Amino acid sequence: MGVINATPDSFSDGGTLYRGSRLDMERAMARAREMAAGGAAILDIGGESTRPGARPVSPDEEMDRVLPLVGRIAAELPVVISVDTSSPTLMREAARAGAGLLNDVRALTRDGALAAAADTGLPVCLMHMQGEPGTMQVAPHYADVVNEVAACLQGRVEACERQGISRERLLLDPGFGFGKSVAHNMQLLHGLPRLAAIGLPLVVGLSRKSLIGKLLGRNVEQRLPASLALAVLAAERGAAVIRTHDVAATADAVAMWTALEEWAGT
Ligand code: 9MG
Repeated sequence: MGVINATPDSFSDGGTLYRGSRLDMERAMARAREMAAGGAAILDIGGESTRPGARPVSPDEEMDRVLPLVGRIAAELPVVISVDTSSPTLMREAARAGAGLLNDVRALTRDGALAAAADTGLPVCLMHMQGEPGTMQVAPHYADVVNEVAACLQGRVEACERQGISRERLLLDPGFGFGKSVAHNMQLLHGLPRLAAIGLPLVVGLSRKSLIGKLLGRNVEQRLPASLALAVLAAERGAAVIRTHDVAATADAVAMWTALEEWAGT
């Protein structure tokens, strides 16, 4: 899953697709084509930055950023379009524009989100977050992060089922960096098989995240090697989808792990 941030302020690539204050559609399409050619099966388009301290956007502003790009990609590229949003209105409009997956960092907890997602008929990625983006990294707290994240995601799966969204439509994501300290992130990565045991496909996003900066002292531009290692470690522990800013390199890294698995199985 390649990340396309249609935002001026995301943590690692915010603004790189902007010309002045507007999204540059040709730049965004060039990024989408490059990711599809690099092996992305899914492109995740987001119009709201969820980095700590980011300015909240109105639903209209978020739609203006995301929908034109969804339409262009749907018309041109053979990929599944994921829309990264918590907004019920955008969920409905994105489905009409050609989206094939909803990715909600708030796991459909906003008013109206469960009903909107149910009505679209689309698959949904439910991500775990403790708190809200503005303050989630101030003092994240868990007694047992792996079991608490598992229980919380299970609860959201049940809420979806009550709303008529069947399990077959769901993917789960532990939400690395979303209300988690470095130790919490490490425990989650180590404990990923426990989350995979829930029996739904796991999405993992560790690409360029701040735990790499904190553990290795690398700034955002220097985080590719560690992101590749983390992608392989996540795949090895049961991740079905890797969310990444660097599609071609990540596809090669994970393909080497897959090749070894296949070789060992023959
Ligand atoms: C939008 N977004 C930012 N980081 C993410 C992650 O790790 N997973 C998912 N599903 N979405 C994310």
